[in-house]
Amino acid sequence: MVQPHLPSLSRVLVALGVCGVLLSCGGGGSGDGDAGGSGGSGGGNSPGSGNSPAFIPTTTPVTVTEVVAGLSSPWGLAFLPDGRMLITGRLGQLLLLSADGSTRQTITGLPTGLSTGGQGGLLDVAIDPSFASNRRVYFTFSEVDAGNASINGTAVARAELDVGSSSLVGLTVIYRQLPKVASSGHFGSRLVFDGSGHLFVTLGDRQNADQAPFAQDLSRGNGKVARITTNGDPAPGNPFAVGPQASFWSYGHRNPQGAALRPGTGELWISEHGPQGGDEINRVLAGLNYGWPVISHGQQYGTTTQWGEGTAKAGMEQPVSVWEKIDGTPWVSGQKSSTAPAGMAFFTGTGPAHWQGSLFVGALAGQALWRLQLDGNVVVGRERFLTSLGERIRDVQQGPDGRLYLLTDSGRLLRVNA
Ligand SMILES: [Ca+2]
Repeated sequence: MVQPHLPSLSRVLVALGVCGVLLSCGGGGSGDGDAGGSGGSGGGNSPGSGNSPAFIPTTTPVTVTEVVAGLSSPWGLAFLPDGRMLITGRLGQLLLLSADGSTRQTITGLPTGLSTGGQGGLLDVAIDPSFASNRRVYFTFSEVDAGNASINGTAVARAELDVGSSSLVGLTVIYRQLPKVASSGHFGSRLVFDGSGHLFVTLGDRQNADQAPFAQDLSRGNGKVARITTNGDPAPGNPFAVGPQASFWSYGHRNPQGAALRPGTGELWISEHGPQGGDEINRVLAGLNYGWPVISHGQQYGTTTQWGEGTAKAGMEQPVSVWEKIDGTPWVSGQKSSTAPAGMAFFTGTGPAHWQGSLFVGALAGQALWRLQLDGNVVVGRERFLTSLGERIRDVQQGPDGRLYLLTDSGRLLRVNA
């Protein structure tokens, strides 16, 4: 239903071969940023004309400064109020770094039973809004089932950070995605505090063909956004009153690997890996169905066949933005591809005035930092940065200094200068 076309200026610049300025040419492909895959395509409509927005010509020089290198499979980044940072390593490592990255402590007392195969392991980290007084930190991880080592699921743990002993104290698993599944993929796992002290947790569909349909099943944890208290109970005000679904906020998600609370509105926005060419940004409202796997803007892998029933269906929400190709260029025909969006942050910091309020999203397969320009709740344009780095960008956070920080799969923490 979305027939993309570039604005005329973009067409001209592309025709002139102005790559790397307007959009980085070339592309690469890969299905899910994590699992590998093949790439496809996606589209850009004219500004404001739907969920596949136009490119914005890049006019702001952006460079990065390497703060830390040599991290092992970093996945999640959270800032303490004093500027220090916690960084998770997927294979089971938690580091506390000084604000300038020059010193690091290895923190012990991590959750046990990590399932580190495939995309699993120690994943996101979040700091309690009252951390200064309660020292609480929260983690997501893929947890092996206690009675059956072949199945696992996303879990949330809470602990107190004791900096003096470099350890987590009183670690408690407060929430589990159920049922656990024999899969090593699609854990979701981003953690975001809402404005009232409750936690959003993104839960993936668990990837297997026999699991994805359960994203539509409110009795199961596949493909949901949960909203829980810091004790792991369903949060007050959730849309579904009773049963397993009492913890759920929304459903019909595939693999949301990015999430951020939008300043001003307090609403949750997420990034989601779609299938080939169906990567999405969603504004996630209570009780709504985001369509997976019934609808998608993507294709069956390795084919040009539309995924599912189509791109839209009554009762199912449309994403606010879609990538149909890895580099964000318009899809016309053939196979689409995936940029594989991951961690993301709304910008309220120190930088160009037109960045204020923009959504920045890291891309894995797409190896870029995307800026999404918003007008109200509409994504009116997209801009792509840092393609020359060749880095899969896993997480994006704004630091207390007002700068954006990026975690890369190669093990670097980068500060964005603009
Ligand atoms: Ca969707």
